[in-house]
Amino acid sequence: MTVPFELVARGKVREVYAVDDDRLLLVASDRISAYDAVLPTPVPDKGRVLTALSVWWFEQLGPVLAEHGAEHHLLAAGDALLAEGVPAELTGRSMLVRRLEMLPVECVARGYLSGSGTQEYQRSGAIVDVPLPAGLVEGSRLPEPVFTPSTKAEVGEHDEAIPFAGVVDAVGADRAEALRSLTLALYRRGAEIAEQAGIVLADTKFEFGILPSPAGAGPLVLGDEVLTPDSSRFWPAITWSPGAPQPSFDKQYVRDWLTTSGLDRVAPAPELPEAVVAATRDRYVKAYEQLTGQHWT
Ligand code: PZK
Repeated sequence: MTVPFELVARGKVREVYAVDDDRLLLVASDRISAYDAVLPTPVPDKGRVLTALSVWWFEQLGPVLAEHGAEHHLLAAGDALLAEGVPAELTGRSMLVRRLEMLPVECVARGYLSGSGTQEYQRSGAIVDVPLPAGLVEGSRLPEPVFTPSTKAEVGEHDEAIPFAGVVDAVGADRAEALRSLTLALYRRGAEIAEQAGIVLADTKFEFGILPSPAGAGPLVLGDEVLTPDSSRFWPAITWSPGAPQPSFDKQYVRDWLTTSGLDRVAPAPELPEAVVAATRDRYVKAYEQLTGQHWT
């Protein structure tokens, strides 16, 4: 699909285009990654489902942002994008957003112990500078959600957890405190909504920016995609059982198939069987329907 705008950034599974000086178009693809590789087989509707979920979450989180004097970057999505020259094939998986000065930190909130958080905890009893109680295991619910920021890694590298002082160095003390407070408030609200829908929101990553301004003291603006399975860990609440890795709500069929085929560590990543693709598409649609209470069309 050719897009009539200049490409300004490209991630593993999505692209960013410049619409004009003030606005960007975020386009989500149907590509899926697993074990750090982008698979050659797309998952039909994944880009549209994740875009619809993000748009829904921006609406849900409006009150939390307002309480903190913050905003979000979403301007328009869906059919409204036709008027901006977005091709009809892309409107369903595109968001028109305000162009921000992005802050150079990943704002991670964790309510459960998992992945790199568990590794750090087993090594030191903490996640960088955030102490945790003894006796936690992979999948444990934390006594309180924690802010565990990371640096934005270069392409092909992994994000690296940093202490709060690293956020202060990067954005200043006042803005660092505001990022921590807002990140935790957004996570708490998101996790509460997800829990009511039978989904554990184990952790998530937010990205914030500020509006370009000469003074440079504008409000924090929530950017990127929000609370999607690509920026978060979603676990089915029904199978949550601390002590072992939890099945992923969306990618478990893909991971299981790659592992049982012995293809989880091979390059290039293999094509997925049709049944695995179909089951995975169903999981994304199910996540959307379960969270929003709306029927996927
Ligand atoms: C922006 N990224 C990350 C990389 C992606 C996304 N509102 C904004 N203003 C300015 N820059 C960005 C945003 C947003 N969101 C975010 N890169 C630029 C990124 C690769 C693919 F979809």
